[in-house]
Amino acid sequence: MRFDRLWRHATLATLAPERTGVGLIADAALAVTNGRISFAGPMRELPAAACAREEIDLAGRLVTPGLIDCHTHIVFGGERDEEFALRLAGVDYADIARAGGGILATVRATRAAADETLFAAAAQRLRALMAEGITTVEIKSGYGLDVASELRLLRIARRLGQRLPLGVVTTALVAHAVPPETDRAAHLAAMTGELIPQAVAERLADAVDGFCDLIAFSAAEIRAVFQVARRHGLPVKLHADQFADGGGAALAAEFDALSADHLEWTGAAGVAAMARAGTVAVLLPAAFHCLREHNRPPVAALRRAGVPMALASDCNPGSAPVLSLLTVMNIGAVQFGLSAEETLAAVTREAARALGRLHDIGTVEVGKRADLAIWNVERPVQLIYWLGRNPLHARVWGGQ
Ligand code: DI6
Ligand code: FE
Repeated sequence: MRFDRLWRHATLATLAPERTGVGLIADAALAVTNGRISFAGPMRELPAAACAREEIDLAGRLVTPGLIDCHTHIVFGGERDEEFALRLAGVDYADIARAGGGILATVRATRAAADETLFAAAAQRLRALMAEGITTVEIKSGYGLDVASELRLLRIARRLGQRLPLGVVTTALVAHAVPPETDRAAHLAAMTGELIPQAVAERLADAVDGFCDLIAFSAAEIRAVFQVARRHGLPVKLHADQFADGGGAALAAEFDALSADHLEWTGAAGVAAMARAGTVAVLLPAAFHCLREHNRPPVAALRRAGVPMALASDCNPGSAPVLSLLTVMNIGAVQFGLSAEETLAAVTREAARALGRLHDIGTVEVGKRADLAIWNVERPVQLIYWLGRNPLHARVWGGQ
């Protein structure tokens, strides 16, 4: 039996769904052939004749699926540090948004930036994520807010996926904010009537997203957006219940959303609806931290109801200026009460599920893409125990 690459003596966290916890296998072997996992199991089950072009002894190092950041707004122009300073001085995020700052400040800077500037800045941020073992990232548009600008951001996101050794899943964030040059109804009409069909025609969007909240769009407005997405065969996801329980989680579930994200204010009805629909809860602890929120997502209720929980960076220049998923994992565990095992599953298997990609990535199982992170630690909890320590030893993307 000849593989392309063979790792021996790994501590393997497979995250395979039928195994308990993170599916730990001590003294494991792992092999890839043509970029896919072709063996994953105990060393003693490796055929004696197994060999490979490249053989590596991992001396007990932990191997996990490559990490997945399933919610980012990583393509944007400008910075919002002045707004951050205002918030430190006690000004409210929502008040900044209502005064024309917030998302609209980033929209102005993004529209003014050249393609190459946006591409280079996003690529640099993605490299920071990759340095922590991220092998797939979701990228949303949403800082263009007119049809041409939104398409431009989606094209840049696609190009990032073509140029960097990284999986990129794109999302058209079609209901993010109302741009200054138009009104709500006209804006939503353009986003649903023009942006969605054009994004579909150019295959630029893997999903459709919206921002359902007091400072953004109502459940009725989002429902109309989701109906158009459904007609075009695009799965949906939703920024839901971040600042109030506006029924966002239940609305997402009603449309069989891949995920409902944030959920700080989601109540029992939202949790039950998500459980029924199989919608993933994507928790965003960096936004919670940076906005000094107090209400925590209902983690215990989500767990009881069997709702899968993912964690993501929400990387954006306003509410979550963060380029470290390991830091996000620590905050998620400490502030939201996830166990070490849940935290690792949240950025691997459950993040893959939230992207509709669990058939291909997110666990270490034979047949899946060989996207792996190899760590200089022995136990999963050591990934999140220290803040600011990056124990990545090697990152493998498609077997390379
Ligand atoms: N995601 C978003 O789209 C908004 N909040 C969030 O978590 C706005 C981000 C921003 O302030 O630019
Ligand atoms: Fe977001």
